[in-house]
Amino acid sequence: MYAQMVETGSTSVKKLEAMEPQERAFQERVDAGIKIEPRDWMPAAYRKTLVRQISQHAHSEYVGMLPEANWLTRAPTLKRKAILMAKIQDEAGHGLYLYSAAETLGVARDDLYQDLLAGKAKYSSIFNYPTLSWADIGAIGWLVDGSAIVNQIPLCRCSYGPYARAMVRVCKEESFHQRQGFEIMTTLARGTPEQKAMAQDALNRWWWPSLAMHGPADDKSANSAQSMAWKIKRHSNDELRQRFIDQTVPQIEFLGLDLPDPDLKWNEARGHYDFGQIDWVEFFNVVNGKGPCNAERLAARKKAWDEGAWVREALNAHALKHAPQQAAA
Ligand code: BYC
Repeated sequence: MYAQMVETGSTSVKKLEAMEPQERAFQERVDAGIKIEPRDWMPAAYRKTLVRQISQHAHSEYVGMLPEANWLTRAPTLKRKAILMAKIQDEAGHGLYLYSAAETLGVARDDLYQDLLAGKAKYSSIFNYPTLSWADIGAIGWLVDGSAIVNQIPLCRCSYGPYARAMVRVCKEESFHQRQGFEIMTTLARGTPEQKAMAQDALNRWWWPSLAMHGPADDKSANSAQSMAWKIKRHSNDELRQRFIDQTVPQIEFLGLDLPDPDLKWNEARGHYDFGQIDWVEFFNVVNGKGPCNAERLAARKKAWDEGAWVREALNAHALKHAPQQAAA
């Protein structure tokens, strides 16, 4: 069915009858579930939306390494350190697949990355919060990667082939990340009273940012209606947020931790948990660069870029030196 309408803050979505033949054929392909590939014709706005979302997603993976890296040198055991190192390396890999997927749309990775460093590009709000204790590493894996899976599994069926295929592998790895986070939380929740208190504190601090991570409420989501018509997004922000809450509350109960929101209650009529008000003022402040760690995160990425200049130069010099041999071969 064409363009399931959702009530969102978006401007109106063009009806099939109002489209020119080329755009109409494109939309019919999307509606039939046929993947769009890089060389296929696509509306300029579809391309632009994909570049926006995929590059933001790639930046999120890159910036998202930083809060966890903060605990690499202080992980409680060698085994925990090795696992955390592997997880952070996975996030770097996700960034690479995603920048590559964005490049299939005719943009250059360096330009996208420079937009991030210049503070012009968005990345997920969640990574602008600090990691204050080891339990935060458990909470990130459990709640942040947990939110990411709920959001990203539908992206495996997104209409753009390279993005959909990248997400298949990303989701497999995110599911390992979510389990490692839950396992850290289980250990702490069953540990000493101090460890349990640390787990509770991490849950209380990461709960609300994890809900906000799913994006503004549907009536404030500028892009949802069009992105859903194009089958880039398969579900609205509110639907995915509710799905995350419904699957996570029983996990909180299993851990024996207190619910982080007094309004979290099962609603028999809706078949979902009700929950309290998300602080959208805080969310938009964080998105607009005024979160607790925005400046620190960008400074860290800029430092890594500057300090990596010699590696880029060396790789370019090596490539130039071997270009004649490669051309001959
Ligand atoms: N943070 O119209 P809307 C990970 C922006 S990394 C910041 O609903 P859309 C991990 C939005 O961009 C996983 N900005 O937008 C890594 C838009 O602004 P623009 C990251 C946000 O695109 C390391 C405006 O608000 N996941 O898992 O339809 C360690 C209006 O929103 C946020 C992805 O990137 C936010 N949270 O829907 C551990 C998933 N939310 O661009 C873990 C891919 C909204 O118009 N992305 N905005 O200026 C998506 O699925 C969608 O882009 C979103 C937003 C659901 C996030």
